[in-house]
Amino acid sequence: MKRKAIVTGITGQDGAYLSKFLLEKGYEVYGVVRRSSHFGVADHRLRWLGINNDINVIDGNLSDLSSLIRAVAQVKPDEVYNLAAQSFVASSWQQPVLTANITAVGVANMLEAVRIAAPEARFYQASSSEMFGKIQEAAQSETTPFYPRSPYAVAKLYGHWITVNYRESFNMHASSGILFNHESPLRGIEFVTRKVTDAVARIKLGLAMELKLGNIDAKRDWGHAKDYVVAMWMMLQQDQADDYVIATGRTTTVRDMCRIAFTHVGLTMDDYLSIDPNLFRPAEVDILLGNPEKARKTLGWEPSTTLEEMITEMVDADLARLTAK
Ligand code: G4F
Repeated sequence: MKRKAIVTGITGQDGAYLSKFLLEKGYEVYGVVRRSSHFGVADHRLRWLGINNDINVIDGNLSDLSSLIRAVAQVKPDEVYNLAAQSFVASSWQQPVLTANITAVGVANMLEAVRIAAPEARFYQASSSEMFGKIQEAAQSETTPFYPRSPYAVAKLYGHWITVNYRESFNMHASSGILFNHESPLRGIEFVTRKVTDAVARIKLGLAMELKLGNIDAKRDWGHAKDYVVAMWMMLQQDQADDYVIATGRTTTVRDMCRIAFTHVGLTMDDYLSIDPNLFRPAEVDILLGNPEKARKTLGWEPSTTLEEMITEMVDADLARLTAK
């Protein structure tokens, strides 16, 4: 019998890479997708990976408990990966209530659906390094206290603790992956790495003249999404559910990440980059640096892609995309 997995957020970057990985492992993959009049546009990442016809799509919404119960009851999954969220930090100040409804309460809904309709299923919650916010330790691990700095991070914190609570209250196999920033050519254009690589490709091709960014002194621990989805799966293969930090252990400024992209195409960053004060956030997470020791020791997980390799892959993909257009 094939193992079955439900993935929420399947049309996002992580959902697409995770689905490809699970399909290669022989799983039947079911994607909970919220109804939209243009799913043909929303599944572009699945098409890019060539797996759009291999996914079973189920209508459902994280804010609608009955739709989730129906989905879980219908599939009877072995594993559930809860990746869906309002995941853009900057938007969470504009839409704090929607962010809370989906990114926080949505997790409780999904956990309830699993508890009611398939309590033996293993559950993965996509937690975030944004929960560390105003950092309380130089390198953040599973035991570092949290200090969220955005409505998004506050919502993620609820999702994290409700997952821990369901594990402890109902003995569910529920794990939380505290993932640091992870990127790829499938990253949404609103996030800084992809905004940079797309702009660098446009400038190189003569389609744009400048790149405007906000706080380029912010530091992030960036890894490759393809590596990080493997860690999600590894967590659910353990006998005991637990929480894990997934990171590279290296932190870099937005400025230096940006320089890597410009240098790759033979351009000088300072000729094109300007600072737009409107892009600064009401409260910033100045620096994130993960300590992935526990994942290394317990899961045997290691990142396999350097920041330089990832950014150059993203620039090349954007050059190819724009050239094809
Ligand atoms: O790429 P970002 O928007 O990612 P951020 O806010 O760190 O959040 C991402 O990673 C989290 C994991 O830690 C996820 F939970 C979350 O869902 C998301 O995937 O911004 C990175 C940094 C920030 O400090 C931001 O202020 O880049 C800075 N930045 C500077 N100029 C910019 C820009 N960010 C964006 N998006 N756009 C800019 O123009």
